Amino acid sequence: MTREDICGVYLITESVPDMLERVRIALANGVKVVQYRGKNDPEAKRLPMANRLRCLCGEYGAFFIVNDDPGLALACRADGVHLGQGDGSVMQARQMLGEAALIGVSTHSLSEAEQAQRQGADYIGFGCLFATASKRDTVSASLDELRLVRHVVSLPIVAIGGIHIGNAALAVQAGADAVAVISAVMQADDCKSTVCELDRQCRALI
Ligand code: TZP
Ligand code: MG
Repeated sequence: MTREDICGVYLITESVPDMLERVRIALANGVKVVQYRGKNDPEAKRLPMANRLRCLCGEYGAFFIVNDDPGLALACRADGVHLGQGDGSVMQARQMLGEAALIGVSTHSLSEAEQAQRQGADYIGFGCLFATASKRDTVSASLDELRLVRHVVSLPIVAIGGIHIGNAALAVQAGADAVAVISAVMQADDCKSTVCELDRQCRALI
């Protein structure tokens, strides 16, 4: 797979008891990218969990990305790392993980998106588009800004923030290649049908 395969549903984990089962269901129903976001996981559990997720993604031929932590990405042989604005540079991560690694950067404005592209990111996250309870201190970004970024940035764009089956199409119509979701899948009553519906909406429009 190449960075052009960053499309459709981009699943981000959270520490729910049945997380691995939810990831498996998502992978079996079309998810091509999984990001391990283990903010509340004890340090000792992070590498074993990353390894399990990496294996699971390997079974389904999906990308496995680690949030925030290039060292952990290296240790578990992830496909890449996702960096927030304060998580160090693309160049440093690239030196650590190698040319083939996929490096994503969170962006919240046109200037951050352009900067990420200049610095050699493989894709950008763009948001926070809608209200979310999954992250504190979010910076909001609008669908109009996303449209603008789409015109200027050629990298795959992963929309994020409060995305669910009721609004995913708006993000894709505004130019996103993928929709990143945490709670929509990690807390779904019916994980499978939610993933299928998100995937369908992405495919119908991209
Ligand atoms: N970055 C911006 S918003 C967000 C992150 C990690 C949380 C997205 O979670 P949800 O539950 O899909 O709104
Ligand atoms: Mg971060």
